[in-house]
Amino acid sequence: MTNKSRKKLSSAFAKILVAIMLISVAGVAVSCGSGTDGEIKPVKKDPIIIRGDDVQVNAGDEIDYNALVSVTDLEDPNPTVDIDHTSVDLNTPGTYQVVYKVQDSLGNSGEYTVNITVLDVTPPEVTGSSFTIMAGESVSYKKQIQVSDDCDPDPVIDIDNSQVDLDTPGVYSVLYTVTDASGNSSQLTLEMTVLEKIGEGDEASEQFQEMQEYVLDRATSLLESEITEDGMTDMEKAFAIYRWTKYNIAYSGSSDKTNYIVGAYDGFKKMAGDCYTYFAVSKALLNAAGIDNVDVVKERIDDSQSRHYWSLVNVGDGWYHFDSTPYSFPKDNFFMVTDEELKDWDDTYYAYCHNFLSDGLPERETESIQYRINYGDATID
Ligand SMILES: [Ca+2]
Ligand SMILES: [Ca+2]
Repeated sequence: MTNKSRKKLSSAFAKILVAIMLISVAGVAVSCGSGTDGEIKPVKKDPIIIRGDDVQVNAGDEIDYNALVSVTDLEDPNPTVDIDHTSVDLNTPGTYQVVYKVQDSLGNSGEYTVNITVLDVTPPEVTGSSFTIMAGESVSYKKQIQVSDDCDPDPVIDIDNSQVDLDTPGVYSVLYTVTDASGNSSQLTLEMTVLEKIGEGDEASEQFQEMQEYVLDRATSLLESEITEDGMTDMEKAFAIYRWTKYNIAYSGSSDKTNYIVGAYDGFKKMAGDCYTYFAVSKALLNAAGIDNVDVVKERIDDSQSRHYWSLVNVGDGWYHFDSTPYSFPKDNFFMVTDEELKDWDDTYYAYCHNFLSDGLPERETESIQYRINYGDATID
């Protein structure tokens, strides 16, 4: 080996060494040529250099992927940079890789990876209002709050109800702590009122009077604010009440059936209940709207049959059935229906559902007016 070729070799080693150092220090992307004449060819001149640090972002932030790395190259003013960030989900906490593929005009190329860590630093939102139950009733504490989080679809809800005595009327605090999967927490304290249970014959009690007042106020303000409109006929008002009750009260399967005031009070407070609640809330609204109505109670053949309650209404054209309870059967449209229509439905879908005794009830009209009622678009012809 001549001195000249020795020199050549050592300079080639020096270049490779520099290239290796750059790779380890800054993530250099280079490509090596392979020799054809037994000599190790030098790394192509002027390797392309890319560098960038791993980053942390908060969920929901946006990222300028170009700005995360610097690409420098002496001979090529516009090296190609291909960025693959398809694996990154900026809304879900986790660590993701962004892969940069670079190449310069000499053919030096390589890949560089930046780790993106998405963090959830925002605590869940928890909202709710103070609520009321009757003494001795059970309560679903979770249903009293609404919870949401930017990342966690199902944050953990911890409920401290150690202060509450469900059997003793009073006002209690319930503390909710809601924690997302990243450990961020929010708290909310709700006031819970336990009322004395109203029994039959307690109508004169102060508490019952207050409930009665609340039911009337609530019914009146609902009619004005969201159920009825000026210029509606009584039939249109009754239909609006039917629809509002049917579609706004949730079916929870239980209610206080002491009397309709308690049922409606409960219904307005919880916006949930069972057929008695639909009956009682409808009745409170019909009364507040000045529409004549009479209670109908299902005549059960034996104790195994479920109870049921609904109304007869008269908007000026005689008495018809009005049942705003939703059913999991088709054609559960019971606004202004005749005895026959009610029985036909029962016979088809739910035997004895509306079985009742006529004693003491006003005579019902026998002519159907269902052709006037458009359940779909909520209009009356
Ligand atoms: Ca270059
Ligand atoms: Ca969160």
